[in-house]
Amino acid sequence: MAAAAFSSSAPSPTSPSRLTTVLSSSLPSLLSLSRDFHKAQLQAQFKSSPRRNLCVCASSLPPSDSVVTLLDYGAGNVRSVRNAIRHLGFQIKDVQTPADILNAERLIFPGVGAFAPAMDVLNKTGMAEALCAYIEKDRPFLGICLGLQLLFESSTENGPVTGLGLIPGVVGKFDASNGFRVPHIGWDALQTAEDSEILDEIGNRHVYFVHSYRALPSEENKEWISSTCNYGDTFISSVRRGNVHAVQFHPEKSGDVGLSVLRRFLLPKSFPPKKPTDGRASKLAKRVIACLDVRANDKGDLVVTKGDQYDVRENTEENEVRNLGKPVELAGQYYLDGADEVSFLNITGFRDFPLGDLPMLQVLRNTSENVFVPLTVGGGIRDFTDSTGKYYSSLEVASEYFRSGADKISIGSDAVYAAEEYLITKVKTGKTSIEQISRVYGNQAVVVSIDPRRVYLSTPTDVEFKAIKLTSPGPNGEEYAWYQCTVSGGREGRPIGAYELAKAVEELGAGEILLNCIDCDGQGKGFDIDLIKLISDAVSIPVIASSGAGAAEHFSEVFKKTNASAALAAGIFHRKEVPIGSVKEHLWKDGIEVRI
Ligand code: 1PR
Repeated sequence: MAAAAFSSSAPSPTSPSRLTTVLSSSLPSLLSLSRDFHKAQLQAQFKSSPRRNLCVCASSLPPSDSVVTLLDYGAGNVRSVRNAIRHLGFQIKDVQTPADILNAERLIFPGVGAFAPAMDVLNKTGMAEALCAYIEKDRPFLGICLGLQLLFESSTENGPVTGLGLIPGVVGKFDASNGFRVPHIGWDALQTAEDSEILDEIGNRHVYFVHSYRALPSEENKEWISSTCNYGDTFISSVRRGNVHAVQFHPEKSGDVGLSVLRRFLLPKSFPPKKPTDGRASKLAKRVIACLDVRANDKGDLVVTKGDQYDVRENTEENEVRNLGKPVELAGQYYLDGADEVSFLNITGFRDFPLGDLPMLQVLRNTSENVFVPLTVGGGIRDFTDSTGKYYSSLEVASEYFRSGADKISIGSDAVYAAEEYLITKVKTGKTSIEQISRVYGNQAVVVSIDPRRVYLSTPTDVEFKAIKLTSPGPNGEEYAWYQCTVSGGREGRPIGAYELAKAVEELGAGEILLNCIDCDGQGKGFDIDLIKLISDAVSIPVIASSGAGAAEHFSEVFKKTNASAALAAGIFHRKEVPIGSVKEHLWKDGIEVRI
């Protein structure tokens, strides 16, 4: 079953994403294509064309206003870009040879992954030269995220690494020492130049960023800059010269406003120059995330469920799994309601092999067709050997989630085991799921989900783990507690605290922490402020506060009293007690920047 799940979704030798194989040559391979043949074919096609001296040949496709050429080299979730393009009524032609770039009517390059492997693929396949030639001819081009960074001279990411060299400047890492969390994840505001054109509908509204590296404005590149963004320092959020555009943010993940950027690129002549906007964005917004705990019920249907301190069964004679709705429908509704992200947690993933869970992969695929904000999926991400003895690495499991539409994956139990070992050995083996996945997809794509439970203490020195003084004493008047990490959906306590775990996983390469609290889960009495303050002060990556939201006021409280970057809730949204819009309005009135 598991193997079938894999082969059914791997690209065939004739599928559009054959370029994937070239990138995957540096990865444990998931794909069974003859990549040497493919590389040789690409190189042969391009060998005789010197850089900067390419001629544009007649396209083999009939010219069509509705075709977009997409350069996908297979390093991440390009499914969202595909979905957004299709949603706007366009067809996609995948680049398979450098000539496809030269023949493109319009080209979108959604760069994903790290700078060095991307340049490696572009150079080895001849795509780098084709891209330079295409852009120098002022052909319609839109680069996204890494697709912007690669246009610069070089990057310090695992480098220095030489880029395409079309724009003067070096891409460097954000500086976390000034108190700004890195990666820069979330919805931020732009300062747009006069003639930004494709950005015309953004105005004062937020767009979604997720990156650790950025290019800075300079005298040499100022003619390219169409917008900047402030995050610690002012960085380049988009460039434009003639028909060539590139954006550091993700239009395909920026809701309606992001779709307007794509639409204006694809249909440049169809819009009036500028539309008034009603936004009020000024800085990075605090995120409101809707979480869907998903599992099969006793009839085998995949349902959204919700626990009460992680117990998801009804308190009735039948003891059924609580059923709060269908995953794809609810996710779609939360997107329309204004959720800044949607998270799926496959809560029985720890005991089932997720790649055997075709419905869950299908949920992701279907959701990503209509939901244009980031999607996170967690549950069961670990190395796995199936009943036939076939081994799958956690990277392979994560890759399947990314291919199915996830933007980030979330690791629970496996992160606990990895952190325990790291704290004992102090050695980064490079083999943990966190390290493997962040190396390939970037640390911004790796969330660690922590499921801690309060352990009350009379004195803080009673344990070897970080203990804190509680704002409200425990049931027997205890003034202190430590937060014990659990695995397997809270079933097993482990010898590691949430504080120690958070610091260890940050060192191992996690890009974000989803901080649950079993004591507060489903209680509706508010977030565990003591815990969230402890962890969000201890790490420099973003922390998502989770568990216990029962009212809009609880979101204000967590953002005012802690350094959480986002707050997640499940029950109040599923039971329709407090709509997402009301939470956002409340936050806005309370002076907290949110995306409205
Ligand atoms: O260990 O890598 O397989 O990941 C399993 C994932 O599933 C973990 O992220 C873990 O948190 C989650 N999980 C496992 N069992 C449960 C359960 O409920 N029985 N759900 C579970 C955890 C917690 C939150 C919840 C918030 C907000 N759910 O995500 O949505 O507490 O709820 P509220 O607003 O209603 O209070 P692995």
